Amino acid sequence: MRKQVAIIGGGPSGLLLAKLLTQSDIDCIVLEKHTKEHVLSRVRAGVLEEGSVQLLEKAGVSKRLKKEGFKHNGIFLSSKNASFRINFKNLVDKCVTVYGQTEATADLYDAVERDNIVVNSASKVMPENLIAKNPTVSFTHHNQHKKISCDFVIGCDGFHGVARQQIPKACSKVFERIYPFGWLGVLSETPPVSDELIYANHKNGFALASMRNESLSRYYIQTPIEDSTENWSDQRFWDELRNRLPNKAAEELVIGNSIEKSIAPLRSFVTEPMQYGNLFLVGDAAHIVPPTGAKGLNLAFSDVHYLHEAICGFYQNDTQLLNHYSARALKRIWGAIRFSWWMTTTLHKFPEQNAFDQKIQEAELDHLKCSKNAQLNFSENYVGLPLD
Ligand code: RFL
Ligand code: PHB
Repeated sequence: MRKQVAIIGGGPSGLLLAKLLTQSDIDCIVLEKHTKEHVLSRVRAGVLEEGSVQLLEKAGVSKRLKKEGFKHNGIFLSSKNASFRINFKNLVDKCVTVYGQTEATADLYDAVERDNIVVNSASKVMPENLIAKNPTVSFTHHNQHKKISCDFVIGCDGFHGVARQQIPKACSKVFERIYPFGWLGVLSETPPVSDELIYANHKNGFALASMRNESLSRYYIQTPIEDSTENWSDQRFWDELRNRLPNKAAEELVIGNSIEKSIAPLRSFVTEPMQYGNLFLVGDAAHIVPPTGAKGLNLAFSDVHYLHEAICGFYQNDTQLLNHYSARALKRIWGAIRFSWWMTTTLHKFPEQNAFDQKIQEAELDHLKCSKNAQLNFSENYVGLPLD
């Protein structure tokens, strides 16, 4: 089989890239290891930057997002059980859209399925000859061994995928920070406690109140890294969440049964460069941010934007953008890594944290509460750094 582009991974980044390439008349295929149902069962991100919404619009998959997504003009931050609001609409004239990653991925799946370019349940996916002019990707589907010859292999296969592993250690550099805690996330069919997200710093640890729609809430609390969901009955979770939220929200919290409960570890990770020969990495395959800044999916989408432009340039005999893909994407990635690290460091309780460290966090949040300059800085990062 011959394709111009072989994309490994049918998560949000792989599907968006496939849709944009197809629109540009570039012949591509997506190899996804799991079934569509499995991909759509993963509860993940909830906050889209304006740039991400515009990309989904460009791909022609924003109809439902426009109808069902919620535009948020601000967020609340809380310290010592009292909260203050940052109005990013007023400060930087931008907003974010609350629309679940699951929904965005479902919309993308519907669109690419019409183009017939996704192979689900592809196993033993293996990219080869990556520095040759025509790399290949072999895989097994319905017990048949298959091989694709292509111009480019794109690794959109997430942090645990196979693409990054093909880059020899001597050809890349890894930057990493593993945080000593995780997030316990709960999805519940209850009305959200607040119209806008609340990020809470509390002496027991971080908490986040988010949502999917008027009757579906998404909450997180910081837990020890070695903790397990078995230790967290719904009642224990609600009690601890109530403890950490600002007082007014705690009083208004509506509780119910959880419909999903999981613990995610937190890390910052970047591999450089995001290219090896004709292999290009996109999204979580190349970088991870802790979810505190709501940046992971948005970064994956901005990588897609840069790579789509670069591949189109290549087929119009201009290789400049392709040669600069990694450097261009990494500039924005490091901006988001810095912001996500700052949010994580300011809002979480670290195991070795003493009273001094707690006071510094409180002073940091107080500065943010009182300084318009600090709020401006926060806002331009939270709504998303520009796509150059
Ligand atoms: P994905 O979503 O991991 O998709 C990769 C796909 O590749 C497939 N795959 C393979 N396919 C073939 N062969 C192989 N060998 C393969 N190995 C893997 C997988 O099955 C999968 O379908 O990566 P992608 O597309 O780069 O997307 C990245 C985002 O999913 C991720 O960054 C975000 O979810 C991060 N994130 C958030 N990002 C935001 O922008 N805003 C948020 O509000 C936000 N909240 C979050 C988050 C991530 C979280 N967790 C679970 C870590 C909240 C949480 C709790
Ligand atoms: C979510 O709704 O899942 C969510 C929102 C904001 C974050 C992380 C996750 O920073």
